[in-house]
Amino acid sequence: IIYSEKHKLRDSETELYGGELVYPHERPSRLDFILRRIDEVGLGSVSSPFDFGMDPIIKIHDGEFVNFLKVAWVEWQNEGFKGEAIASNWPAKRMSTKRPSFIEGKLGYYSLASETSISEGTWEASYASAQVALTAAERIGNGERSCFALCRPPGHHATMDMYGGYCFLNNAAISAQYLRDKGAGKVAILDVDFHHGNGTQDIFYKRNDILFVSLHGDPMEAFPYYLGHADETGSEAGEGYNVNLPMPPKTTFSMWRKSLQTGLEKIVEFRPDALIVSLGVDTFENDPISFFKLKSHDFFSIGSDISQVRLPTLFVMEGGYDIAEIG
Ligand code: Q9C
Ligand code: ZN
Repeated sequence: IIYSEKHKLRDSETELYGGELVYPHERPSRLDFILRRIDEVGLGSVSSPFDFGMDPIIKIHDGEFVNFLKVAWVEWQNEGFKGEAIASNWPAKRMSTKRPSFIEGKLGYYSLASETSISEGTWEASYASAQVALTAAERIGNGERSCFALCRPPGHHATMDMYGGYCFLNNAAISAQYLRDKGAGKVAILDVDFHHGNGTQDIFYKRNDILFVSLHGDPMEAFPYYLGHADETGSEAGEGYNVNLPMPPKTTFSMWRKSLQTGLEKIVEFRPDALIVSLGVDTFENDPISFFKLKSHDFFSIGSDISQVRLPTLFVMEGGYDIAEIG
């Protein structure tokens, strides 16, 4: 288990939710509850990350986007705005793709949704989260059977040049590329978060060396709304290497498990050298922002099913917002 205290630097005060500014669902105490449970059940030893620097981040993300994340909070504050930095305008249909120079324009240019405020320490925590994932990936590359990257903020909604959905840097994607560069020929990513992993899909959509499989709430009815349909199967060399398994509201574990089986069969067929699991637990029945009906004990069965593919497995923490039950 890899963990950094620096996740606490991401403690935004505001999430735009239902027309109100609320204290964010994606909050530091999520990891306190998970760590407490890890200790209670003796899941394993908890180690601090190494610093792999910017190079593995820049292999996935646009350099100008990363520079924006580094300076956005300071630029926003320098304008004298009172609240946190929230995007409120976007280059929408038929508008220009030129990047504005003013911070308000840049926020929309580099984001895919407005719920995620940029606040003090957001960059530092996001950087540390990526280093947690990289340290865990290094363990897998060195022959460890499994490792849990206790990442926060999460990453699977972040694209090469957009933040949103509580995500800034795509930890799973950065890890997958790192494993490839360390010598893995093929890597599979299984995204079990309730939400479609639009960022991860987009990053690897044209590639056939990284298979992306996602189980999620149907985007017709759930965030991120504009990606995650079953007919998105990859393009160019990546045709056939993207698998979306959307499911309707009130999906139970017996239904969900059939999709997991379908996804695992695709992964076995792909013959990867390693598996990365984007581990969101917002499929839980009492999750406050999601609509699946998985029960607490079902998560043991998920682990058991995943273990059947017998692959070195890196678990990367993503969503899950029933804070008291998340452990
Ligand atoms: N009606 C992750 O789980 N919108 N992100 C929620 C609910 C944003 C979730 C609105 C959800 C982002 C990593
Ligand atoms: Zn989620």
